[in-house]
Amino acid sequence: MANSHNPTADCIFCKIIAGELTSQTIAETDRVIAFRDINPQAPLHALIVPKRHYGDVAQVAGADPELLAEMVSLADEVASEHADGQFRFIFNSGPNAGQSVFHVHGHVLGGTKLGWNPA
Ligand code: DGP
Repeated sequence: MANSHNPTADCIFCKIIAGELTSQTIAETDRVIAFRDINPQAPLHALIVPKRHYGDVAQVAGADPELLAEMVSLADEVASEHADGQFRFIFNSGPNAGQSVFHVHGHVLGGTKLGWNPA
């Protein structure tokens, strides 16, 4: 899958990270940002996004596994601060899996008892 390590002009998450688009940021580290999803599917629905542009989760895992671990840690922190600490962490990888923004992001869902209907 195509990827660039440079912010791309047409990447909405790069624009959010650059402050060119607004978002409801709820947590941030030097390398990762968490902001609320524009179309929430649960009381807590945040996106965990590395500031460096990778296309999907396999790319970030291959290039920088520590960064992926930082994403998991921030998901845990967000779930503890904005829900009861329990959460689901989902990566859609590729259009058939539902990926629509091609800057890797994990969905943190929580704040309620979640069902299971991945289709
Ligand atoms: P995915 O379909 O897995 O690539 O998830 C993309 C998510 O990004 C989707 O749930 C909606 C969210 N989203 C898209 N555009 C924006 C935006 O401009 N701001 C915020 N906060 N979320 C967005």
